[in-house]
Order: sequence, then C-alpha cells, then structure tokens
Amino acid sequence: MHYNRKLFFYVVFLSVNFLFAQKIVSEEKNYVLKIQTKNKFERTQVTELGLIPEEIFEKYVRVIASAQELNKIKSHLKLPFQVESEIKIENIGIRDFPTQDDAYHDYREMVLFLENLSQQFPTRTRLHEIGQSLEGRKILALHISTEFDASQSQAKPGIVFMGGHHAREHLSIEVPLNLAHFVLYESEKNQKLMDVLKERDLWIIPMVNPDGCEYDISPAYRWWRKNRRNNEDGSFGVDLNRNYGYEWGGRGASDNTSSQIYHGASAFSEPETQTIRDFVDQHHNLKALVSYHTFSELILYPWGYTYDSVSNPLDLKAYENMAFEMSRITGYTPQQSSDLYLTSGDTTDWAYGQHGIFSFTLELSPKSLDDGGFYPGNIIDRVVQTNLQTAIFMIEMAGHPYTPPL
Ligand code: 0X9
Ligand code: ZN
Repeated sequence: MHYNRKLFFYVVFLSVNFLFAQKIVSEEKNYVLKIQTKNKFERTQVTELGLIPEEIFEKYVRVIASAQELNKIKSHLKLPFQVESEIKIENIGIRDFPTQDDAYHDYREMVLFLENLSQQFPTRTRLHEIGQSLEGRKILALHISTEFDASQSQAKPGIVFMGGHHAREHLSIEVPLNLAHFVLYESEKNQKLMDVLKERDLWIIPMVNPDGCEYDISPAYRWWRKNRRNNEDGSFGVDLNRNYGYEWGGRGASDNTSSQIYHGASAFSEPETQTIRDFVDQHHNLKALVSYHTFSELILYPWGYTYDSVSNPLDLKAYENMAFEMSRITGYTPQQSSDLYLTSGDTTDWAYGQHGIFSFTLELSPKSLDDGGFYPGNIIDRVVQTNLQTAIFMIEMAGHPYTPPL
C-alpha cells in the first residue's frame, strides 16, 4: 500500500521518431515506449514487431520493450509508427517479494496455501498435481466439489479458474487463490452459495507458470512474461499465452525466440500448456473457463486470432451477456479480444475453439502503468473483492450459459 511506483521509473530521454539514437543500449533493462497507433489494425502491426500493446489509448499504446527489442526498433529503417518516449524501468535489488508486497504468494507460499486449504476442507476438496513445469515445479489444481469420483463429479457442469500464465502478473494468482479460500469459508455460512456449489464442479489452477513467476521476483522484479524455456540461442522463454494449439502460429504471435510473444517451437511445445491441455481434454464437463491476467481492467472473449466474431449467434449473445454482466459488477470494459489487437494461440481461443467452453480473459487492475502496472503494490483485497462476485456469477452461469439469471 505504501509502495511508490515512481521508484520504478525514471525518464531517460524524450524524442520523436527515434532520429536520435544510434547509441546501443545494453544489459537486462526494460523500457516503456509510447507508440502512436490509431486502431486495432495498427495495434496488430505493433505485435508484428514482437511487442505487446500493454496499455491502449485512443491515439497511442504503451509497450514494454527489452533493451534488445529497443535496439531492434532503433535499427529499423522504416518504422510504420512514431515512437514518442522512452522510460527506463529500474529494478530494485530485493530477493523474494519486497516487504511492501509481502502479501503476494510466491511459488512455495502458493503450494502451502493450497495444502492448508485442502486440509481445512478434507471432504470438500482434493488437491492434484496435474503436471510439472519445465524446471520441475508442480502445477497444482484444487478441486472443489461434493463428489470426487470422476463419473459423479463430471456429471455436473464444470468451471475452471486459472492464473499466472504470465510471470509478472502476480495479482492474477492472488485472485483465484483467494477465490478458493472465499468460496470454501463463505459457503459454510451462506446456504445460497453452498447450494450453487453443490450443483457445480469447480477447479482452481492459480499458477500455470511457476518457473516464470519465481524468476520474476528474484533477485528483483524483472518484468518477465514468458516461461523459462532455454531456446538454445541465448534467449529464454515461450509466451504460454501464444502456445495453445488453436490457430497456433498466426498473427499476433512471433516466431522470434527473443520476442515477448514468442509462440514456441510448435503448438503445445511447453509442459505448462500441455498440462492445461490435458487437464481440459480430460474434463468433459467444463462449460466455462476464466483465465486471469493483468492489467488494464478488461473482460475479453474470443476470438483473439481474427477480427471476426464467433460465428454461432447464440454463443455470441451468451458471451456478450456474460461479459456485460461481469463488467457491470467490476466496472471493467467488456470486448472481443481482437478489438485490442490480434493474438493467436491463447488459452481462451483454444478452449472455446477446440471444446466449445465459454472462456474469458480477465485483465485485472490496475487500469494503467501509471497506477503501478504489473507491480501495483498491495491492492489484493480490493481486487479480490471486486472479482469475487464475477467469479460466483460465472460459477452459476456454467450451468446455463445461454440463460441469464433473473
Ligand atoms: O496478450 C495477452 O496474452 C493478454 N494480455 S496481457 O497483457 N496479460 O499479456 C491478452 C490476451 C487476449 N487476446 C487479445 N487481446 N487478442
Ligand atoms: Zn497476461
């Protein structure tokens, strides 16, 4: 809460169109660039430079670029955009989460949290290791149900909440973790919630990318996004949210190994996405999926790989209704993913395209980089509070996605 985001930034220089800079930047530093773009088509062109428009405004986007990416842009002869400013991001040399962010769970704390919770509720939960990351960390799924025999639990509509695809998006882990805690404790005293849960099969996978999440916080925040695949050309990491196997390798993903949106050597090349694929493939009752990310306060639904809307009009209406209701609760903006920019190989396109599961990407708080971006300080309680009701709404909707509640 006492965190001062300005610690992270200092302005290095301002310029227009990069006429300035032949000086080559080095080291493991990151930069915030402001790139003039007017619409989703131009924003997709930004992704073709291998960059992600993290923040979208009417006339420009802001992206985070590594020193290497910055050098590449500078050597680009004919950039289609004006690049306006450059802010260098300073790392702070602290191990683990810094004191002001103690409330966030690192990998070990996340494991303990889930183990404790499942011990507190032995009849209502099972904790599963559904796979392992590249570096051998467990990918855990907490099953909250009244039945644990697959034939019985899978007779009920299922929903899965996931977090931590992207390493630096730590708040996306806190929301599903706290959601698990909340529904278990709250339903003990709230009969209405208990009645809803009895009719659903609920799964929580809070940290899909444990290697990246650990790497991002040690020895200091690194603004890391991908997993920790050694690409064996000096670069590391695959963007797990470009590695799913639906329209894999299309626009909005990069085949450049050092890009932040590198899609991997093939669809599902990564153990982390294989784990989610296998989990979803094996749970035929899943009707809804929520993948938490940060930041920008958005509610996104397929498609991401094309500007076209989903073709089934009933599905489209259901998506719009659910997104609208979630936006009413949270104040977040509902839109089709590709209204932002194209992405291919993300979780939600695959889950919907392959399995027909109603799938949403929730970009949590804050709204902007100026409010702290990926490292907003301890806003966990507020963001969890805002998102509990949306999550419970989605748990309810998993049973009747085409019929809004009265
Ligand atoms: O680019 C992503 O993977 C997601 N945003 S994030 O800043 N968390 O990385 C958004 C995925 C949704 N798809 C599209 N915007 N097309
Ligand atoms: Zn993300």
